[in-house]
Amino acid sequence: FGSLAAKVQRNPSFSTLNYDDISYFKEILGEKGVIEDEEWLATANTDWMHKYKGSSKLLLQPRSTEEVSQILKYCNSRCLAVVPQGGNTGLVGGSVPVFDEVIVNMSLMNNIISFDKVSGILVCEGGCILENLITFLDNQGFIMPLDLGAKGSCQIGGNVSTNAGGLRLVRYGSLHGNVLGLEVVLADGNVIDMLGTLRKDNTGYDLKHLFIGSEGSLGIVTKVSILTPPKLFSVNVAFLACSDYFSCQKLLMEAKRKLGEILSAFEFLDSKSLDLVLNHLDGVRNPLPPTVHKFYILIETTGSDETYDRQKLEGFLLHAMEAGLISDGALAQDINQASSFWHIREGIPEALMKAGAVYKYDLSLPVEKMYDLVEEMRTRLSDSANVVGYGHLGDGNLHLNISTAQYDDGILTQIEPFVYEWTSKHHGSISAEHGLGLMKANEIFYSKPTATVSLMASIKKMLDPKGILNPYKVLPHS
Ligand code: FAD
Ligand code: 2HG
Ligand code: ZN
Repeated sequence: FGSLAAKVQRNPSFSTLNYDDISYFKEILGEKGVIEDEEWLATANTDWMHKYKGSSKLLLQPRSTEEVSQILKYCNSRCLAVVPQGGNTGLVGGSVPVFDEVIVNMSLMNNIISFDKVSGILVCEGGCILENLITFLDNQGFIMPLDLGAKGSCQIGGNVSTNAGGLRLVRYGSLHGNVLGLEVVLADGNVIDMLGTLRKDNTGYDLKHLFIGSEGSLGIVTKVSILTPPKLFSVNVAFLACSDYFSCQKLLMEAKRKLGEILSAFEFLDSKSLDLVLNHLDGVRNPLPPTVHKFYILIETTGSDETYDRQKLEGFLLHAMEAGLISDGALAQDINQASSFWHIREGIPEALMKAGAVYKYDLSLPVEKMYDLVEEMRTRLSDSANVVGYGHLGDGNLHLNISTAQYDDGILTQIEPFVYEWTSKHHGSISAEHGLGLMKANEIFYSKPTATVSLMASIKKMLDPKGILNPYKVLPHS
């Protein structure tokens, strides 16, 4: 696997599990909450991409904050390392053990605590699956401010801990804006109640932000309070083709200006991404006639007035056609067609998985430069790999994926550090939304100055002096 884990040394100050530890966990969680089953552990030790594998012998399933607190208090006193695990859909090797860390799996903490229909504020436990929250809110006439292809498995605690971006960020902003409060358990078992439900609260440091995007390295998120927007019923989705990247950029500028407040997604994929989906996923078809276009754009609008929104979108599309920005396009005629357009975009990671081995890079870059990297990478790798580019164009976020028959260190050395150096040179970020995990912990300096990384390390030291929470992730480890 590009021999990443091989480069990390197990921290010798961590203890190894013994019989007394298991007995203690059984005492606090009951037999059912202590999992030693080999098959179960094999799944929990392996990440979504089947790229990172740990060798943990124990998975714990707490049912309450109190139980999480007891687990961490004990692990801290025994110096047992821990990996917090949500839906295990993370893409940077952050959600699985590197060695024998104890897995704290959050899936039984899946209760909705309260929902206020006036303010739209939802309070729930960290193990709630995103799609279940979406369904719950749908029945109340609301939506989650974030949506992503992994919604069927990922958990809100995992979303908060990775500061997941996703498909709607262009409209509703990041979790730093939408999360109003958190309850977290620190490494020593202390429960920190920051579970505010207020839009405004300037009483000192807003500490919840430290935990949003901290990838399980500072605490375990047990409860989340989140602001949810009302569900608006007029939704339109268009699947468009552009003949060059410059037109994609112009289309984005025009969409922001002309669609304004109703724009709710602006996603792009290149023709190689579309080919992958068409070749590897069942039941997907190209909504456009089979001419090859270089780029495809998915635009979604969400508003409250069907006639006005449709007119606005159609006017925009007509103008874009006349200006030569789009070479073809289809406007979904019903909800099924709209979801089939979305399926193309959301299905790319799965199609890549089916195609073989994949090297993933999740980059923030200036929009005008972004696709140059994909093309340079194609030139570098020539025929040895299939280089695809897609992502959240509206947020300046490229997903550069390099697909090969199998993992090969020779190819990896062609890609890295080139991709990180290129990103740094263009003042981008080496992780736009997936986090650093194990994959990029040592690459942090490409995106953050030394003094900033030192401050991060000091905060980590203060909150988790023994370093038991998700070791080898986020901060440099060698
Ligand atoms: P996990 O994978 O289990 O964990 C992720 C990290 O969070 C780990 O470091 C883990 O230790 C930590 N963690 C998990 N739960 C907790 C908790 N309760 N407390 C503390 N730490 C915790 N990401 C995006 O940003 N945008 C996308 O559009 C997007 N699309 C995706 C599509 C697919 C098909 C897949 C497979 C992944 C996608 N992702 C995307 C990656 C993304 O990070 C995750 O899907 C999601 O946010 C992780 O949630 P999870 O519950 O699966 O967390
Ligand atoms: C997406 O936007 C996800 O589909 C996954 O963030 C990106 O697989 C990837 O590179
Ligand atoms: Zn993404």
